[in-house]
Amino acid sequence: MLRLLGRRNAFNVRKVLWLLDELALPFTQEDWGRGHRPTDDPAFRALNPLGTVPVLVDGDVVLRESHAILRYLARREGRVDLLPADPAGAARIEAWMDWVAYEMTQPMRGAYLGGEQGLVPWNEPGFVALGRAMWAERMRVLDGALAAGGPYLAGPRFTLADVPAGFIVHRWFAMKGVAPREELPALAAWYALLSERAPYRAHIRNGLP
Ligand SMILES: N[C@@H](CCC(=O)N[C@@H](CS)C(=O)NCC(=O)O)C(=O)O
Repeated sequence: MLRLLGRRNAFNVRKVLWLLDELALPFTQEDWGRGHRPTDDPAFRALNPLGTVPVLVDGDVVLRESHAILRYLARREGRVDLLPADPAGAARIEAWMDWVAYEMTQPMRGAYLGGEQGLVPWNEPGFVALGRAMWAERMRVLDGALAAGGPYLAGPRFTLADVPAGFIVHRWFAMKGVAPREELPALAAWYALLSERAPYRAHIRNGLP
């Protein structure tokens, strides 16, 4: 049985929960992290010395980093529809996953951690404003890509490209501090399309930002 360690309300854990349900895989889940069991516990550090969630345990395989876990699960299940086996096809999907990991970090800190949650040190007004502006610009990038080749982010089918970015678009629409939002029709249509998926509604568009 797969074992997922990480609180259910964490951004990086929710992406993995979403995919586990897409794959209909049985798993157990444990609430580690902020507000729950602390990840500086030696039992947790033995699995992930970095102390971050999620961690996935699959027998002898112990994994950290949410996007590495997403790729592992898709490959483990042979789901080449989600992550193609050929290098070029995979790279087109992974480019969007890496884009979220790199390009969304500063906007998430400024607009969400600082602007929505008021967390120090991200709540400095200039940093919040910059984060919101950067997030808006990233949404225009997604809208342009979807308008050019949707309805999913990597083309006609749902793939792993939709998972990290699909969370970002949910949070964009859920944040109170960014209203009013620019109208981005292709982005809104993609959000509606993802919302038709039960695992997305269970773990991403589930009442939490
Ligand atoms: N790059 C890592 C980031 C992991 C990360 O920062 N996770 C956050 C939750 S979203 C965390 O561990 N926070 C500390 C805590 O919850 O105690 C990944 O994608 O898994």
